Amino acid sequence: MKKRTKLTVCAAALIVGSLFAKGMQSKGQAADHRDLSDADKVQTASPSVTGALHVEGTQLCGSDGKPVQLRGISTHGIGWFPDYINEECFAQFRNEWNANLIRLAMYTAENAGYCTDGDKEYLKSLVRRGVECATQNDMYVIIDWHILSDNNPNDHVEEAKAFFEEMSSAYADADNVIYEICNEPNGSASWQDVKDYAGQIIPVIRSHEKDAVIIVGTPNWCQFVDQAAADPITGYDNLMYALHFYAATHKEDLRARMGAAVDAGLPVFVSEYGICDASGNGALDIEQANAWVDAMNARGISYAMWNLSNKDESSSILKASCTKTSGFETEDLNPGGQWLRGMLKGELPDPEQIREAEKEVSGALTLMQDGIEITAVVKNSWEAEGQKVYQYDLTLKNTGASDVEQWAVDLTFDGAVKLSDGWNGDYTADGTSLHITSKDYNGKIPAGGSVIDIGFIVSGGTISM
Ligand code: IDC
Repeated sequence: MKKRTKLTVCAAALIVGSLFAKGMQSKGQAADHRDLSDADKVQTASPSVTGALHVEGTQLCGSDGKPVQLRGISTHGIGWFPDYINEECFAQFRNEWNANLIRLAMYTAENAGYCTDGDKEYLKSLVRRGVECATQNDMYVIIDWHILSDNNPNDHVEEAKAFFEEMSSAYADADNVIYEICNEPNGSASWQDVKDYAGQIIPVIRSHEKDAVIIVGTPNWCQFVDQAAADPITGYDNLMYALHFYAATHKEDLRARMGAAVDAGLPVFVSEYGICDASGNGALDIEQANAWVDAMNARGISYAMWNLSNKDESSSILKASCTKTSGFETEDLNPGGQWLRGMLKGELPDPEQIREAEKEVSGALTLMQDGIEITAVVKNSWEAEGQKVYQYDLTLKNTGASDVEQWAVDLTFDGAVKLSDGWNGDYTADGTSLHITSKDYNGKIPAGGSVIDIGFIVSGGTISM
């Protein structure tokens, strides 16, 4: 235990040094939100060191009143991926990845959800196991009432009351448990609806737990923090408000809204974010992800990334082929998992490096022709008339110093290629070659720019290098 704490402190001191150097160059406001002399504590928080948390102004603080920042990972739905709730798994995030936070997402309505057709006792036993594993590993832990398709938290307010009654009485003496009372109000659920709901749940928790931090979701999938800032919940201490983002969908606008809400005095907690698009899938946007991390660090905001699972989607930190439930190595990690590990360890990963990892996972090929970098991905494949058919997607990037006015590429296949469809280009198949030239609307590629969505369907073979 002692040894681990020491190691963590050293690693984090380095991290904070570099993050702060960066944050201070680009943004002047860090000092408004936390005391820089406490920098070496900010990300080294753990229950044994920083104790019970509370909120001062907009900042999450430890028991000694100094700022802390929690950074970690959210599980996927615990009912669907229960096996990752084990001590060794959490230990790796704590000790090797430098995470001090785990969020336990318990869906309330989706597929075997707690309030629909799920086994309540089983789901609660998973939450308890999760809290125990986090506690054993000296981590903070969020119990997340994960509403989603049940878009208004009032739909299941009675079940929520009973659930939080049970959890807050069980953990009344714990310093490390945080309550997130409604993941993402959405659809027509208004801020007033959320306030009405919170007004019933918070007193239940407070009757057992006078101080624990409580995170309240905000409307529109936790994007309308401005509404909470304009009309915050009064009468209780230690409330925080959730902002959620998915970096390939939510960019500068939402970051500005986050900053404005904090400036207006709202304590913000990013209890869930992704670095892909809001569907939980699709390409990662590492530039945006890194910009979000800079913005959150500059303001001492805490955050947990979606998600700890091997589900076949890009928000999962593990590859679909990984069947381990602990002891993850680089080859087990999806590009998003590699990014998360690097980020938590203090180095914002280089976008190019993560793009390479994405290509590897998707089986993408890259070739150069006349200064144009061609990336070819098999989007889909199927059998037709006893032959394998492939749908390819190409991206062309002009790596040269001058603009390209019209492009032409030649692809070589490992068999005689038969074209059945093609778009955003003119195609000629000849033996094992496929020749593609630009359309009038997509011929120009500025220096450094790209043309995307060139697609075709072929049989007879695959592209060979
Ligand atoms: C997604 C999961 C996906 C699942 C879906 C519905 O990644 O596997 O099928 O939920 O249950 C959220 C939600 C979170 C979503 C995630 C990605 O909080 O539950 O997970 N997301 O869509 N808000 C914005 C994005």
